[in-house]
Amino acid sequence: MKRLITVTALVVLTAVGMTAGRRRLATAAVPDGAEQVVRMTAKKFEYTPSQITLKKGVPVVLEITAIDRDHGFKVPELGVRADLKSGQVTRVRIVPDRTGTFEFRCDVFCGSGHEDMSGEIVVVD
Ligand SMILES: [Cu+2]
Repeated sequence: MKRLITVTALVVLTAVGMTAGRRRLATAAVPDGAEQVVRMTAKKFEYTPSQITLKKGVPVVLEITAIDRDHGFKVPELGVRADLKSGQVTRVRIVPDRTGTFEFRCDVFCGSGHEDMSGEIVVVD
């Protein structure tokens, strides 16, 4: 019985943590063995957050929700690109292999502000 209560508490805490996580920026603490997940949104004409900080060599999964229409996600210098389908969550796995600041941008034309739809990934040691 005690074990059941403990498990239930864990599930509730996890659910609360996930809800809070949506509002938090990038580098949250990661349990052992789990990949860090960074949740992002894409909409005309911005990504939120527009800057994320990652650690060199540490795998991360970006979960990007395209809110209003199809968009793209391209990080040329890190060899990453994905289509973001409207209303869906797209998982993009990145293992940054060097430090620096790398621009990401939308590469699916989405309207008059498309050219400004960008952000940056900062990779630190
Ligand atoms: Cu666009």
